[in-house]
Amino acid sequence: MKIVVFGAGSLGSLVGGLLARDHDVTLVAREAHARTVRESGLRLEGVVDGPSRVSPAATTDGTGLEADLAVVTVKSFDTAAAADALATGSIEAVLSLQNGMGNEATLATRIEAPVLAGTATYGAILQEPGVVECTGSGEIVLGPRDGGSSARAERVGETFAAAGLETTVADDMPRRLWEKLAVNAGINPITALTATENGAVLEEPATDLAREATRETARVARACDVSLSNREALAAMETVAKATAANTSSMAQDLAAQRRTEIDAINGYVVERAVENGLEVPTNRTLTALIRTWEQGRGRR
Ligand code: KPL
Repeated sequence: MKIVVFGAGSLGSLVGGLLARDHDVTLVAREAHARTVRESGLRLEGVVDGPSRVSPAATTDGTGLEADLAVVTVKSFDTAAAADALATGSIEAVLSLQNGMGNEATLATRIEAPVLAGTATYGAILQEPGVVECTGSGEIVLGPRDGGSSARAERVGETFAAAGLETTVADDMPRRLWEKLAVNAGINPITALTATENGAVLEEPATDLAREATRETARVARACDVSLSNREALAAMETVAKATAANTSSMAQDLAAQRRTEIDAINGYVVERAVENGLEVPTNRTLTALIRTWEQGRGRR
């Protein structure tokens, strides 16, 4: 299969690197990473079986690409730009493996190809250009973005599973995306603001805050006609926090590297949908304001 991974940061490099063992993969990445991968390949470290050095193609230019599948792993605020670049090429299908909500809709309105939704809970860190470490095995869940099943989703699921990625093909992606949003809303801003690993949200004093952010998200999901109970959302958040206890969340990595975060598509999204539905979500509102203040203070908004 010809696969483009658009946004080869930590997760994209891990997924792209594993797929590159059996497929013709092109990574669209930042300059230094793309150059190193072209010159000396990509090294996979950590919890991965099999060969640790692979040689995908790598470029910084995402325009005019041809592929059977484009896996989009850019930050949510870069989705529109990624979609516009992909739309100049020839892409048979698109899979969003991103945090936050609204990415699939952005892709679908800009690219003439079926869009699959996906979530990923793998822990990954780009240690340096050309080296990605898998810091925690997780799961990829994917399926048609509006729910239901499709032969295409099954094929992509089989391809990912054969590459060694724990993959589930789901027929209820809208609900799965809200569940993952509840996980990220609980873990990401708290670990980012306190510079702690994901396991911190399982302990006092952070746990009350994380649980409340997760509960609020489930409440908003239900107001948006998505069947997600508080119990299910809390169980999902705790399962992910346990499985990735020693990992640094993507938002904590962003703050540590002084980068813009995905707060708008995570807790900010929860606040927006809550307002539309006349709900109060004080914990998500506070966490959003704190992260946005940090971003503003560093000129990242
Ligand atoms: O999605 C994640 C993230 O860091 O953004 C989790 C699942 C919390 C893993 O760290």
